[in-house]
Amino acid sequence: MRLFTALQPPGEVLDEVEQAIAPHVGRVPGLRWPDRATWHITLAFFGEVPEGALPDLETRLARAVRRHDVLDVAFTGFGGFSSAGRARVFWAGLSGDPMNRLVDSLRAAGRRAGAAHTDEKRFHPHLTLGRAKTEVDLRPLVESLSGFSGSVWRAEAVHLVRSHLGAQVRYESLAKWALSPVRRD
Ligand code: 2AM
Repeated sequence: MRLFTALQPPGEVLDEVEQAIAPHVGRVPGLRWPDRATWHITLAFFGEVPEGALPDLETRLARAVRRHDVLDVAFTGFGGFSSAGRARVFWAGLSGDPMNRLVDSLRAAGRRAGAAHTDEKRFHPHLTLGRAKTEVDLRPLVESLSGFSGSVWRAEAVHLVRSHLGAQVRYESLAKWALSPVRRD
């Protein structure tokens, strides 16, 4: 099964992003806009994982997530991969608490559980909002959204998600683990 870990931002901050992009949806040649119900922030991508490896993967991920604190982050700025000028992916970026240590732990858990594909690329936290089959120039779109700054939100849990590929990709949350709550005095 095809698996990855992800954050699920709260509806209120997704509303802000949705409102910001609304005037552009369907109006950028070549760009497809996945349904809002599929929006998520990928942390570690594992690719195909044998079903038998799932219990071990879940145990290791649960342990990894517990060791990290909740994260305070905000959507700030939009861009394209691999660049705004030659993009196949249109995204909203995140600022605030860095997620790299959490992602490194999740990737390590995946490797130890025998996940076929644990991404070793540098991690860029992002919410994918659009996809193109061939490279498109998103500089005008990115420029027109440059004033956007979203509210701060707290990422409190990590989801293990299964992708069901098909004409319409579907994501199924298989498990959810809480990040360690920050102690408040
Ligand atoms: P994306 O957010 O940049 O599109 C499910 O497919 C999720 O895993 C997607 O959100 C996608 O990231 C991410 N993903 C898919 N293939 C990947 C790969 N080869 N390496 C890293 N992440 C991948």
